[in-house]
Amino acid sequence: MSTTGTGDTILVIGAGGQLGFELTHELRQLYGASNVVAADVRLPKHPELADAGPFVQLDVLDKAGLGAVMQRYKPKQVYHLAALLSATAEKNPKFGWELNMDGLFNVLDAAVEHGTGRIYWPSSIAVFGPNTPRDNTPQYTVMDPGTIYGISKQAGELWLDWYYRKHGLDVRSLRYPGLIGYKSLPGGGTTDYAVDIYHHAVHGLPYQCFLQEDTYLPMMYMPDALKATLDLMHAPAEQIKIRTSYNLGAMSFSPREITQSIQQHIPDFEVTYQPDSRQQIADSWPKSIDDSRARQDWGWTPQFDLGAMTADMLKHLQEEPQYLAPLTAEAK
Ligand code: VAH
Repeated sequence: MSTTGTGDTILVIGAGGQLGFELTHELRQLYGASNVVAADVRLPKHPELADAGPFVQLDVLDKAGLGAVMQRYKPKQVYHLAALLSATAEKNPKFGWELNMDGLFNVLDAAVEHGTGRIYWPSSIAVFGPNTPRDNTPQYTVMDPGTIYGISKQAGELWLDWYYRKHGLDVRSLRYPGLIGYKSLPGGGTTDYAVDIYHHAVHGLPYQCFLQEDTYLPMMYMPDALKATLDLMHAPAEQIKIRTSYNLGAMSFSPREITQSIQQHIPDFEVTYQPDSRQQIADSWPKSIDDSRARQDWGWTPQFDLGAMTADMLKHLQEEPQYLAPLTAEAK
């Protein structure tokens, strides 16, 4: 399916990822499927992405290819979500830096050239590091990220602000906590356990967690993440006072607590703990986030706590098996 830029077009780069898939679905509901162009370097894992609306295969590092897509669709908004996440980027640091930074520069420069109205780019709590106050981490504080992902997100935030000041680009960003949803699997982050654990539970399988049971991390259910993203993008420009990226929170929990919340529904569910290299990353991140500026500037309020998320996740995974991960042999 294809469409030409109607002036209402929205481009989602990285539409095949965990957030991108759900955000594309939400945007298509809101703006009409034919007005939301899904772009990803890989062909869709989910047929819906290309069946429900226009899809283009696009490598955001290909400036000419990006320019051609911008020229063809003339999007009024661009959501640039393509990136290597924390654990993956540590295994491939130079490419992680190249994709996360050069990809961002290509999108920002294309937006200036094509006069794009609004640009969304996700940051992360990964911008904080071992010397950042870990409880109720403030909007402005010490930021010494120890991962390439976190370094690229911290640098990217500062570039967003520079493009806002120097080019008047309406760039907007959120420092997401770990995101959990049932429709799409995470892509190589340190918080992926919090999604994998539900799929194991619904399969009736034990889960081996790669973080220690008392590792507290800020987390958010996907409906809240989608609400925050759209609330931010729909807010009048004068309400957006921070052009690096807003702290965003909803809840914090540990592997032990999410296990207990699942066991209230599936009592015989069992979890063992086998920390790996991701434990070090998790130990350098905040335990909880002060998102008072997001609440003050554009009215952020989360809806889901751990209990409500677990009930919703298990219901959907049990009733909609198309979303249930086909666990590989070694995972069983
Ligand atoms: C990651 N899911 O684990 C991402 C996120 C806060 C974590 O940025 O890398």
